[in-house]
Amino acid sequence: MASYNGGQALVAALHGHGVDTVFGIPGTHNLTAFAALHEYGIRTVLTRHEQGAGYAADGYARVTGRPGVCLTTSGPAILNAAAAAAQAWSDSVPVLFVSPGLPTDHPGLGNGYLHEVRDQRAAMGSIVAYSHRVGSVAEIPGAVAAAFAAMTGGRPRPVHLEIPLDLLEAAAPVEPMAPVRVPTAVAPAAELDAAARLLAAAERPVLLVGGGAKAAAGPLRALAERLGAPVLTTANGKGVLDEDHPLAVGAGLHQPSARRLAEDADVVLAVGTELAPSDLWTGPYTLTGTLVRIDIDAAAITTNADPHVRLVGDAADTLDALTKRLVSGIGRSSDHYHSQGRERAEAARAALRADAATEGAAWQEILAALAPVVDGSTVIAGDSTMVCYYGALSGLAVHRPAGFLYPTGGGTLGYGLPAAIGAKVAEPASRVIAILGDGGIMFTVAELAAAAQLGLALPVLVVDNGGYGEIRNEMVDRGDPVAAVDLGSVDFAALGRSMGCHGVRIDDPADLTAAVTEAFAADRPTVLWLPAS
Ligand SMILES: Cc1ncc(C[n+]2csc(CCOP(=O)(O)OP(=O)(O)O)c2C)c(N)n1
Ligand SMILES: [Mg+2]
Repeated sequence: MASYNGGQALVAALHGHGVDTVFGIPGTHNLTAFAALHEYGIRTVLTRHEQGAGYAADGYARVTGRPGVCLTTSGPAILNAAAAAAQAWSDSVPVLFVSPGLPTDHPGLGNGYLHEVRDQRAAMGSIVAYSHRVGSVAEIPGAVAAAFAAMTGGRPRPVHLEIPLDLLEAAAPVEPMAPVRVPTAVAPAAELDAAARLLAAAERPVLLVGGGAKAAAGPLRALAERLGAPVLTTANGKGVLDEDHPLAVGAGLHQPSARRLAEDADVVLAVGTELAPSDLWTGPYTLTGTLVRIDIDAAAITTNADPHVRLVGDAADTLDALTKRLVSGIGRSSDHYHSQGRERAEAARAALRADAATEGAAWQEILAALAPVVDGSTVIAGDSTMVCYYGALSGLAVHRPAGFLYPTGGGTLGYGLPAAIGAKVAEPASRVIAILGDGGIMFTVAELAAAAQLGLALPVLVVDNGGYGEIRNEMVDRGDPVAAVDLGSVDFAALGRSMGCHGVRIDDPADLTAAVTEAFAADRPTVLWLPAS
């Protein structure tokens, strides 16, 4: 058996699980791991803050469909990544967070050890699916295999592994462990039959599609086409069906038109969505029809609404199984569905676009200028800013799964830029655009330097309205004093240039089409600053 130190054992196990990229920052306690990354030829993406590393790993995971990895040092470093861990948890994104912990023989009661945190494992364990502290070097391959099994089997959630810092240095015999092959689950036949009968008999079916369907784009389209069912998506499901598809209504379950469509349907099939308040905004739908849900997570299939038929299983396989049943004779000819479905979808899309134009009136020129540069590869990485949730979510069509990276559940500021970096690292040939507010970008603005160092051709739009616009509006609406929301003016173009990016001031949003096109071909990121007028 080969002898490895803990850092090597960790990296060998990551390598064995197909990890080719790790986001993180080195420190005194994790040096053997960074040395091993170099040894194994795993790409190390150095961010400027651990929160950025966590969001980048999240963006990487969303785009590739494989777990992202974030490696930090102990104490404040892993706690810096905690907001990203919470964000990944709330949006069901598989990210492995790895950090050193106090030495194995440390009493853990506070004696001033460097980076000491009273209970780091408990802190992370309260945020992610689970946090595990390994007890020996020999255990590391098994701990990594278990973490990957947890992240890839069932509902994806982040995991934290803590390796006592003395174990990262200590050498011991280590037996590699092959990745666990995770079987996919399909709902039982009787339930599939029941769902297929309901769908076949439906006159006005609607599909509600969430992030849980991201890996099921083909089967989703096939079922939608078979049924002639209009497809509405959440933020995380945006693009699972190309938004140019005749049955695609668009994204934004909160839109009044989306609500009407769902509430008027006689059968609603919800796929991989929590039907979450963070997508619906104004309370649960009052469905008049029958609800069928597909969810990989048995514990989540009744969340926010208990469906008439509960299909617990993998989205792709379950959708396939439904389509097979419909094709093999349950229900009417597909032509009948097709013509009606397209008309319903067309009407619903027009209504949703009208809603989007009203809600996003202030950002229409920006979105119109961006539309021509969005192609089949494009990923929009958005932040929790009005131009994204009142604007791009419903008002800018994307054409691929994971085409819209957005912090739906966590609603965290500072997500967009590092998530864009993770996506661009994952897919260098794809067009990735970051869209941020002047408030949000400052939470992780240091990552402009990381993106510049990586030479990423990344347009970074900063839509500046002089502060925390959403919060300012809320204060005004409530009649509260307007305070603590105005941010002094920053020249974001100059800021970008100072960090090694191009920086361009955009006074007319119409200029964005050319500016973004140029940014896609540049040798570095381009900050496109739309100043407050
Ligand atoms: C980490 C974090 N801190 C605070 C908030 C609360 N918050 C929500 S929106 C917002 C304002 C964001 O400003 P900006 O990014 O400029 O977008 P705008 O609202 O102006 O469009 C704030 C402070 C948050 N969502 N996340
Ligand atoms: Mg703002």
